[in-house]
Amino acid sequence: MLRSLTQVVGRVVRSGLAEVRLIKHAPVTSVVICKNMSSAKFGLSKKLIGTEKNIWVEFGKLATECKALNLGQGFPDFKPPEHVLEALETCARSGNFSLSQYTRSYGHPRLVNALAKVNSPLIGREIDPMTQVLVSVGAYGALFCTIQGLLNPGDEVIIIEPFFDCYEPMVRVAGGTPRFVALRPKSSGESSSSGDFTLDPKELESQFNEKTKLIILNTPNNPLGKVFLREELEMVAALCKKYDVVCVADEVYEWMTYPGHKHIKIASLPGMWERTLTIGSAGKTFSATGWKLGWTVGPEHLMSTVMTMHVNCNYTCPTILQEAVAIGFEKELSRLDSPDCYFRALPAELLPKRDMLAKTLKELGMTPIIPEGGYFIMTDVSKFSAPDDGSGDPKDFQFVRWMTREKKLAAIPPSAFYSKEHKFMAEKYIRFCFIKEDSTLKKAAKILQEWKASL
Ligand code: IK2
Repeated sequence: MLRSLTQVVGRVVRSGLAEVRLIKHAPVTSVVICKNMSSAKFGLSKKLIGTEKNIWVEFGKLATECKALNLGQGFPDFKPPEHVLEALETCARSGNFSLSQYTRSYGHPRLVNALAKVNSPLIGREIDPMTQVLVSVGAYGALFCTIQGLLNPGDEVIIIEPFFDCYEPMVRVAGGTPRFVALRPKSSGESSSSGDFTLDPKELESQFNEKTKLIILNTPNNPLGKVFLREELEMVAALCKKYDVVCVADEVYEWMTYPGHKHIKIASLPGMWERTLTIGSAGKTFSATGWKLGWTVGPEHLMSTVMTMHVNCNYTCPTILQEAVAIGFEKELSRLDSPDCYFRALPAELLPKRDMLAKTLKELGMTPIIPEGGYFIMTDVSKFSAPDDGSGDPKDFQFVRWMTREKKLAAIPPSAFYSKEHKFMAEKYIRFCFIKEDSTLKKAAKILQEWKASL
């Protein structure tokens, strides 16, 4: 029914219930009930007003429509590791009927066991797979259940900028108030490494008060690629303890760090296990973003809130995918010290890609911020220009739209990762994703080189 309705946008059709008119309402197609039902009553829920626009929806669609080379959204253009694909195939063909049925709500036993085994040594304590691990629909689901499960209207949440864009709407929808603190370049000169971006301790502390319930920290950071140093995590930890705040540590790029940089789990710092919820993603870990499995790891007293939200929202996640991811983790656990371990092999594969893209950007006169982790690179594009499209949107939005349409190269505007007040900080940059085949990166380089030559 829905498919047939969306195909006739703008026309009046009859359903079993009422006559309906379909209208185009950016960025999604909405159904407005005309005759028997009032649009005021059935409009977007008030709590969602202001959250309608979404960069992944807009820029994903644009890249597809323009048939652009896609260095936008963060997904690989190559296959997940062979053993993970084989695991899924074996599960599907095994004839084990239970793998096609519901599994335990809080996480398939084999997967929560594997997650506990992987995380215990990293956090420095024995994690109970049954009470301290929850599997959700991607890290998105984990973030949603964490934020919804803990926040009450009026609670404040500190968000470190740049931040993965969904944090802000999730906090607002839960009735919370976000308070933003930006990572700022150490000097006023051109920044060349994500490590040059730091938090001002005084500015950070000034945002804490008795209403502060959570701080959301993303390391390695998307889009900047910063890997927080132990001293920086200790500073955040000290404030969490001083003001009795829980840290939500989004660590979806935990395995993707480059030489000289080590990911440290804030939950492993003294006194932080009790007040940290650590979030991860199978999509990112195993280069299978479409599998949409994520998790939260934390102490029982906090996990019970996240689990309550999960059970009331998704109940459980796909069994067969959880089984395949569990098998994937078991394999990696058996070869953690080997260079073949995917947790080592993937960053080793990404490093030359990062360097190849950075070199191209530098040769073109751009100033890329070299990431210490993750698989995104922000680059200053001030030397290039795109016409004002009259939308009033930040310059990077206009630039990326124009580049996608005219140059057939898709990227992401990084001001989407900043609060309204701080968007200006990112307007001169765009974000490229480099978890792509070398041939894709070479095509991107060619587009940029030809563009530069035409200036
Ligand atoms: N947290 C962070 C920091 C993420 O980057 C993501 C996924 N981002 O990918 C889109 C992009 O930036 O191009 C998530 C959470 C969500 O992860 P999942 O896909 O597991 O829901």
